[in-house]
Amino acid sequence: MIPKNHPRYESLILREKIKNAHEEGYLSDSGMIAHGRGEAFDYLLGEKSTEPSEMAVKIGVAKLLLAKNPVISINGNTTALVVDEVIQLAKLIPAKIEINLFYRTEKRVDIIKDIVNKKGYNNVLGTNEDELLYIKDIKSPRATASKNGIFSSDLILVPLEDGDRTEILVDSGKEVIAIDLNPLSRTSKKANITIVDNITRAIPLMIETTKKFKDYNEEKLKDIIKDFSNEDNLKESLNCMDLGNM
Ligand code: PTJ
Repeated sequence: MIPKNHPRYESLILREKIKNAHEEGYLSDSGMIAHGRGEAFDYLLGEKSTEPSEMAVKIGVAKLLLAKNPVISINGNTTALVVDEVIQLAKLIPAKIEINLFYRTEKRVDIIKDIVNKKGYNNVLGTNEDELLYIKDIKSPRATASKNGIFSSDLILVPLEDGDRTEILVDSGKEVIAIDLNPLSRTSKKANITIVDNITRAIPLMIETTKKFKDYNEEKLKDIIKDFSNEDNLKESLNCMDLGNM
């Protein structure tokens, strides 16, 4: 039991969720390492959203609202930390939800599917029963995609991702919005839009922004997107971590 007045309460609660998800068998061993790396970058960001991340959220939401077949990809860590918020965002946009695991096992997929179903969302894609195809004919589990989801999607939101798959998706002509606390990662550099923030803050902010943008017309949404440079935004995020300013 973590006392509420502990100075690191929020961070310890997230660790607890990650640890429990690992014990329940749906978070990969590497998911724990990935979380630790994320924690380190979050520390450098002051554990708060920054101006560049808020800007990337606006661009990402405008893109999601403009997309023809947007999909939110979920893995072990995303499910452990923000499954309720992902479902809320998917319903608002509306976007599909697809399970896509780097370390794919049938058991992990089934547990994640059950968790999402128990939350009242029954259309999750990428399950063991779904028709899975290979993006760009790459016969690797990380390149599998649901026929009606990621495979035919024009825009995919990938919270907490590995660089290889982002690269495969972008190379196959799809647009990718990544959420990654590390602005130096291959995922961050390869994605079209990178939100350098913790998924626990970024997804709720995306929900609020979607509610605001929902009734904007196409022209207004396109206007929001028009001058965005992911490269510049990543540099600005890095500057927010400037240790000299701490
Ligand atoms: O569940 P699976 O099998 O799909 O596996 C998921 C992981 C995350 C293990 C897999 O995709 C992986 O190995 O990812 P990487 O290459 O370790 O990259 C994860 C990135 O997410 C790192 O750059 C971390 O800094 C970042 N990260 C970790 N926690 C968070 C985060 N970014 C945003 N919010 C977080 N909470």
